[in-house]
Amino acid sequence: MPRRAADLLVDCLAVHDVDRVFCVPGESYLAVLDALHDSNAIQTVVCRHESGAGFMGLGDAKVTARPGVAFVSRGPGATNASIAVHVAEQDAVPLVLFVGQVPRGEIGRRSFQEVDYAKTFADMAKAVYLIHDAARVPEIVARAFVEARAPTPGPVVVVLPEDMLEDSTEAPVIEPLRVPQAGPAATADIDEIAALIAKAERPLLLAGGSGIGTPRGRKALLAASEAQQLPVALTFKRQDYFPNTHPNYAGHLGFKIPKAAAARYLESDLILAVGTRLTEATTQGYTLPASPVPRQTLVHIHDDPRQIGRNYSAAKALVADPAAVLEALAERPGKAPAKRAAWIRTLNEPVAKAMAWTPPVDGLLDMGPIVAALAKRVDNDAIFVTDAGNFSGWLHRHFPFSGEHLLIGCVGGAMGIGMPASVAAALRHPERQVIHFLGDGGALMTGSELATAVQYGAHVKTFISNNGSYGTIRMHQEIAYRGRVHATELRNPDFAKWAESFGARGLSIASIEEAPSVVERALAHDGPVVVDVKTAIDHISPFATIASLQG
Ligand SMILES: Cc1ncc(C[n+]2csc(CCOP(=O)(O)OP(=O)(O)O)c2C)c(N)n1
Repeated sequence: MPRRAADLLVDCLAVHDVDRVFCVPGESYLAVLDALHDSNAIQTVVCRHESGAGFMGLGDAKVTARPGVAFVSRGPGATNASIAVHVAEQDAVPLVLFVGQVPRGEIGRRSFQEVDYAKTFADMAKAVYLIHDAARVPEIVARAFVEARAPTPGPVVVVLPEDMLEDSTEAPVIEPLRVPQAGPAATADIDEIAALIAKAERPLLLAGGSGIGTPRGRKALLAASEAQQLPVALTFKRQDYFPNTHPNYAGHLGFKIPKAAAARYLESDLILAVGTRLTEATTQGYTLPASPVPRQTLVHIHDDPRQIGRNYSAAKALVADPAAVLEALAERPGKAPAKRAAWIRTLNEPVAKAMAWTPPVDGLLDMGPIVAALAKRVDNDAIFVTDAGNFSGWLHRHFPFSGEHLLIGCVGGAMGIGMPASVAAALRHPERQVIHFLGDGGALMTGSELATAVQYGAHVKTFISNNGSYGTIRMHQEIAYRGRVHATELRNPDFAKWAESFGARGLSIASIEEAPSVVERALAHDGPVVVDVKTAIDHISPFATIASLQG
């Protein structure tokens, strides 16, 4: 039976297990909205800004490991959503962004709100597909979903001319295509890696985003670390993959870690980089290890051949499923050289010591007491979401991620991801606590998605570090242009009242002493909460004060 392309598109999404889409409506894809109106399989979540819709799709994908889906209108909608496309590429997250387009007969005339998406997204998306012909909707949807997932996940943009969506077609739905997957490594490869580990006095396992964040990957990482006596450092924003209180935990390679910590890692004689792309943040600007030829023996294991050999010459470059390699290593416990235990302690002790939070001697409020209170109170499987900014540093430094917690950060460092990704996570897991750390800068970028949280009952607990500043940039100004503060000061609304005006609960914390009880109240409230944490600007990061930078 012939049917409207828009209806076929929605059916195709349903067979791809899409049960929720995020959107800002637009006249350019009215037919899809009409088709979604009748869908029992797919919930439509209407957002307040296309960056919010894109970031919610991204957040949903980070939680489910399936492609997130967002629909936006042409020109202005698509350009608003572009931040999520960029982040999906940087963070290697599967995202399918559907964009409306002018009617086919008007393409190329610079029509109202027309954009050439192939050009616009060429540097961000893995692919951009324009569907000219209704009969090809199933084929292109199937391709978009598989391409978003593998080999390295990322964004795919699908462009929908509005007149095409109204066409009729007999084309049938196509079942999802098989996602190509790297297999396990050959026994000879595992033998070779195991031999390198066995003779290494100071090995370091660097675990990254591909294949390790899943429950299976986390289990394999822990088992391999224990069986092979390997210290584990986690790449940028992947701090939740390994129990942070484990004696083999060697720390999180956050943005610009202290020099002493980097020097410790560089003492290693073998680096096993597993499932990581060895990107700029993790490698501290391609110095950890040194690019292009590391001083250490580098074993680089990834399921995507394009991610190996880009910036590093590896002694062994292996294309394989990272979790399967870790499982294979876990099955053959090695006997480590005598000096290994001391090496593991050398890496672990400073991290473990820095993890404990003690009240600062100056008594000023920062995010430390919030993290300390949360560490005592949150569930073992709580989901943490961080926007981009220095405020997240206290969570990274002081919160002992259990290995079951989920951390949704932004490898691409984009502000604005926090509120939308939190909403998506809370909708996906209403039974889990969703704790969201945000700055006062990021709060007014996409904080309006608090309205979406209230509208759909997403019980996010947001803690805003309200230091009256784009603090991270202020820190850089103090380092590069001491005292010349410009364009970083902010005058904020009363965030507690702001939250209440949306229908959320608004709370505030003005002193260290108040932190435990307010955190308790925030967690106990049955609904979205915003806590205005009146942090002191002098505590510019968990490692420095402004006074120390100026001194
Ligand atoms: C979308 C976007 N714009 C600008 C930046 C540059 N940037 C990085 S951190 C930061 C300041 C963040 O301020 P805030 O949210 O108040 O957190 P704080 O740094 O004070 O902890 C800015 C502007 C960015 N990363 N993303």
